[in-house]
Amino acid sequence: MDDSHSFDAYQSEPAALDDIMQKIAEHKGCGTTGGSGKASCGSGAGEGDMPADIWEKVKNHPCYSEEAHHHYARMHVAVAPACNIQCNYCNRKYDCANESRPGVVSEKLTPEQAAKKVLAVASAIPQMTVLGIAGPGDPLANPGKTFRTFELISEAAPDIKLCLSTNGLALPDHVETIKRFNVDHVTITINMTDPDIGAEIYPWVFWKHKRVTGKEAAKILTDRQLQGLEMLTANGILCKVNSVMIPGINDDHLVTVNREVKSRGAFLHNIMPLISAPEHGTVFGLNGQRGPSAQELKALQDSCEGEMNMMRHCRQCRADAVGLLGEDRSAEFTTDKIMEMDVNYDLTARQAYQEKVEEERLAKVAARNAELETLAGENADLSILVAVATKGSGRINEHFGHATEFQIYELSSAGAKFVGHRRVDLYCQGGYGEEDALETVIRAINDCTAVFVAKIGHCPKDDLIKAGIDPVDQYAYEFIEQSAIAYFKDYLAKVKSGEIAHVTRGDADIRQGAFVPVNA
Ligand code: CLF
Ligand code: SF4
Repeated sequence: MDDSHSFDAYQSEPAALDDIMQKIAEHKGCGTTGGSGKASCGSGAGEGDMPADIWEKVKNHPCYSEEAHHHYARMHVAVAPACNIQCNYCNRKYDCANESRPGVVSEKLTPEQAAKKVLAVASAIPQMTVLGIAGPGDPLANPGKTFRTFELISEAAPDIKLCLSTNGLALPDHVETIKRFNVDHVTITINMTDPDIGAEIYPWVFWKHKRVTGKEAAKILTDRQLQGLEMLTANGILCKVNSVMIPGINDDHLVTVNREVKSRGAFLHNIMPLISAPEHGTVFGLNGQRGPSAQELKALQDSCEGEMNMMRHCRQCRADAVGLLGEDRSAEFTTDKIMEMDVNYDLTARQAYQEKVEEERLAKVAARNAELETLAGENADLSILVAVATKGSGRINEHFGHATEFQIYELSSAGAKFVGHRRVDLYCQGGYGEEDALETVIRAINDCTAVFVAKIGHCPKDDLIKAGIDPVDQYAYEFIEQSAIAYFKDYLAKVKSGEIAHVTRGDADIRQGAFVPVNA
């Protein structure tokens, strides 16, 4: 298909970009600085924090709204195998590391197989609201397969939001098609705007039928990415920018990237840690390039948050992921299994289910706000982190031993704020404690004062206490934020009375061993 066009055509539409930036900047709770469109509410913003049309786009998108990610699921279909660039954190044998935890996709699909899979998942998981194409290569290096998949899905399942993630090289050529297929959410991975830095991340790009290397390649890539971003936002398409934080290469520079993408109308910035280990077979993995620690990542995200909305709940998921962020149900929906499934896409039943989800969500927000009022007047200058074992719905509803990740909340007199998550090895395998696994769990939440769980055994409890982490099961099955605020209130009271001393915790690990080929 030939849907290329001149970028200049979009220069006559500055009002559209201004309008979007104004809407984002105007929403309650966000500071604005002149025409720069500063928006600082974070991806945890809810209804009432933004204009109704933007809320409609993000309210049940688990990546664009931190709030939504507790309740709504996404799925990816792996229809796009080819890529037009090379990143030093990617091994072509594995998923796109932009949007996927490195790991083999279990199967590549044709658009027709993908459409069938989407209907099967939509029937089985009524809270699955978003279909994303994110690899395993670059969706826009495979435009025929990508857009045919979107076409089939928008015809068969019109309530599902369409989402696309790209490295951006081919993006300006496809903006019209993206618009035509009502793809409302586009992610561009932008790791640099400086070609000198880009040359350390990208060995080559494939451009105009030839391979271009070095700084020239990085210059082409950054120009195309920023051009594509401007074109999308000028057309009212919500854009998220993903950046991989690579210590010593682009960590300091990402603050500049943040400013550049904000000024071009990006709605959300997602700074993700580099995941790098020799067994990944990537250039960075083999040359010993490390990823950031938990506190290095948080410090960079915090420093950018004053400028624009930051996403902190990304799970760097696979290109064939299915389920809530942080869970992977893809093995339930292999092509073999789908062929045997009784697929019944029932829009009314899906809507009824989602209405129930909304009721639960409103109850959660009301409980949080009521608890927050009891913190009014507190003006403590200390904050703590707590880890939470949850399987979703915004509740503390997972046993310590069954958790494969902990959600991290920062508690202060302003309330409870989601600031990240930590993947861990299962402590409890079949009911038996594994000492090594416990050590890795403790290292992953070492910066936390407490861990909230639905249940926990005596042995891990004792070890957590020895490590200075308070195991808390008194709020089992309650809402996370409401419970966390109540805990913080007690914590402050104990510090004030001298019953406990506030301790500044150390750093924590981001697990690099998340590399689990599903076919292995
Ligand atoms: Fe997929 Fe990406 Fe759409 Fe989400 S993922 S294409 S925006 S539906 Fe989400 Fe996964 Fe992070 Fe991506 S958690 S890797 S940000
Ligand atoms: Fe790999 Fe994605 Fe980079 Fe392509 S854009 S090289 S698939 S990480």
